[in-house]
Amino acid sequence: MPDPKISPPRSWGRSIVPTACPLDCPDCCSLSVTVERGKIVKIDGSTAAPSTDGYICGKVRHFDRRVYHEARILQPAVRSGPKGSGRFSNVTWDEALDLIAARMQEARDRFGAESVLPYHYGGSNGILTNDFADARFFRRFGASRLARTLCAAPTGEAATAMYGRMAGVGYDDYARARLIIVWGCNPSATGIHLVSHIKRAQHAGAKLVVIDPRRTPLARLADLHLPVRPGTDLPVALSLIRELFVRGQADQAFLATHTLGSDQLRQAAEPWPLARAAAIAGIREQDLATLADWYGTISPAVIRCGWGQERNRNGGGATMAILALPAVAGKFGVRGGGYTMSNSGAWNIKAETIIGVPQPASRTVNMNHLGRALLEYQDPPIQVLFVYNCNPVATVPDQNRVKRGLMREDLFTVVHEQVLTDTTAYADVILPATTFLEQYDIAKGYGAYHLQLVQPVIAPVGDARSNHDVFGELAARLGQDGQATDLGEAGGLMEAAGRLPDDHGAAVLDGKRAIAPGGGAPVQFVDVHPKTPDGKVHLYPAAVEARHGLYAYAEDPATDRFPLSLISPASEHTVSSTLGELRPGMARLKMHPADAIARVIADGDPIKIFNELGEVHCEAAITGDMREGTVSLPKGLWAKSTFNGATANALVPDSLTDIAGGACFNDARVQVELLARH
Ligand SMILES: Nc1nc2c(c(=O)[nH]1)N[C@H]1C(S)=C(S)[C@@H](COP(=O)(O)OP(=O)(O)OC[C@H]3O[C@@H](n4cnc5c(=O)[nH]c(N)nc54)[C@H](O)[C@@H]3O)O[C@H]1N2
Ligand SMILES: Nc1nc2c(c(=O)[nH]1)N[C@H]1C(S)=C(S)[C@@H](COP(=O)(O)OP(=O)(O)OC[C@H]3O[C@@H](n4cnc5c(=O)[nH]c(N)nc54)[C@H](O)[C@@H]3O)O[C@H]1N2
Ligand SMILES: [Mo]
Repeated sequence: MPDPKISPPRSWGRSIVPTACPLDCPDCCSLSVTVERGKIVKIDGSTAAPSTDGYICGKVRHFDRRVYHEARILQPAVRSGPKGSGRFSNVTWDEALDLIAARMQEARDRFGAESVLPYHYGGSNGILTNDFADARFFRRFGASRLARTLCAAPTGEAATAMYGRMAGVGYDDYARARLIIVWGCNPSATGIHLVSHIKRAQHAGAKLVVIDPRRTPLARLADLHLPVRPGTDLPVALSLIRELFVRGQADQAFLATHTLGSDQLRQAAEPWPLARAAAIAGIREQDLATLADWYGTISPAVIRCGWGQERNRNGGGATMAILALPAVAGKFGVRGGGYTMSNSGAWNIKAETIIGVPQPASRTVNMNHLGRALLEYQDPPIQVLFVYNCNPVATVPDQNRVKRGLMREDLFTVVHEQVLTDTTAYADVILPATTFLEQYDIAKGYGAYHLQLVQPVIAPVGDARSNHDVFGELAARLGQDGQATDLGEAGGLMEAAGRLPDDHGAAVLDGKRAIAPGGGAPVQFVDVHPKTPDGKVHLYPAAVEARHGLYAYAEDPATDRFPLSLISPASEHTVSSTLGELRPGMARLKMHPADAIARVIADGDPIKIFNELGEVHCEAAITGDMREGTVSLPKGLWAKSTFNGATANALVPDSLTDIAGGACFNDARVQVELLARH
């Protein structure tokens, strides 16, 4: 293992520092950051990772606004007012860490170690910032385990059961496809580097199909847009599978050689003729038939499957049916054919190898049930909640229940954060966290195929510390031996790199990008194969526990009182809720003109969106981009972006997806009315 080619943070003069973005996004961009006199003056994309191609999103281009924002947390602080009041007094790191260690020890003595719950998800998504020193610390402590289900739980389980998380078609190879289906995905906001390849394919004559309740930017460019009702992708995909079999376009040779369960899948698809699926999805049968024609006859065909379709009661089954399509139609084996979903499995990185400390047999808490866990769980009750890499008040279902839980007087809440958020307002102790521009990490996207070194380009702002440092300090205070953090963050980097498979670690430390199989452009079933135990595609994976049966459709729960479906997709302004502090103006609910007219609502009117869980007061935006009956608020809003401080998650039930206990963000039913003007 070579020495890492890393230099200490620059404090003087002007330098251009190469690094990478580890935020929760498929693209994992390579960056070039200009620093003058120790301050960031410019953040740009570089070509170090070819997929970045020298350009990046506006969010990260302006990330210095967060780094130096007035909301940036500069020092540890303890609560000095009532819970939720947001009043704090500064303390030293030693005081804060001693207090946390004492409260954790006390909770363990009185209630058992499971009364401590770590709570983390999508902050910096690198190998050092998530599931490394933190996981070791909480495992050794014996804390409750967190089922990290906020995102990608159903899609992850579907991909694992069916294909063992086989690597997907690389972005570049989209230009080779003759048919591209973008399903539940909006790369124009959520992974911008795919878009140019899709456009290249279109210029070369490829057809583009978008399946999304909204008319997204790509839907505008598409040859066919199927504006499905949220939650109806399962029947739509099954009807396409049925049609392939009925028309004799199923690839029987491929099915026989490479798959198991095709007969059962065919049976599951049998009840779904195109007409019935189209009626349920609220789309024209003719359009669905056109898609069936194209998918049955055009190759190479690739499906870009996103996450929009997973966030509802049928999300797991829908994803399975979508992923089954290329196997049934025999679309693999050619460049530009197959599917892409998450590529995070491409490197064969095993979390358990990186962590290296066994998981205790403690109870598991589903993170989508945070409110219930705080309010209802006994044996033991949760006494200490430790939040990092996460802003649950903004991002977790059933916001009002979460807030009630966080208000519990006997709960001790620690929040390790970069800026004051809606969640820090409920903390008992706030710890200042470094941003990715102030720390080491190994960045791993889930679309583009690179592992990259993240390095500090400036010294930590204020007294901010990295996750790695904080958990090392706490481990020492709680008498944990063997927490390999003595060498500090750079030592952690070396160690994590050493635990990566193949020679990825050496490549990353050497400043070279470690690339996944197939040179980063794998052809499925040529360069990469299913990583299921038997190497087959499992089209009917009976081991998957499905709430209402595998591939079984659960009806729309809309009622007369709450007839509208609310979705809350990603926006180009934030990454989940990260950068919400910079969002200008009031949030707007997008709604179709017919839904607005029926409620006598005009564009820009103040409105109330409500159901039995809560209400959100904001403005209306009337647009033909929505389908009738479906309304949309942005994901990741902060309280300041609505009139009443509630956001979409105040309306999102904490019900779980059909498989894997995922979140049902796009399965809320609401009513909308004009808000009396103040
Ligand atoms: N700018 C930006 N980029 C991001 C993020 C962000 O917040 N902002 N988030 C990152 C994260 S954490 C993730 S997981 C990815 C997500 O990446 P995407 O999956 O692309 O994002 P989403 O917005 O969740 O969903 C995509 C689309 O699904 C549609 N949709 C909603 N419900 C349904 C449905 O039932 N069926 C179908 N077919 N479509 C539906 C939405 O209208 C939306 O256009 O993006 C990552 N990149
Ligand atoms: N309504 C609705 N809600 C959603 C979704 C939706 O579609 N609709 N999508 C969901 C999805 S896809 C996801 S992935 C989740 C994400 O939800 P979260 O996990 O809450 O992700 P973020 O909102 O990005 O918040 C991450 C926080 O971590 C902090 N952070 C970043 N880096 C570090 C670090 O190194 N150390 C520490 N201590 N903190 C750090 C950031 O400042 C930020 O406040 O949101 C979900 N919420
Ligand atoms: Mo996500």
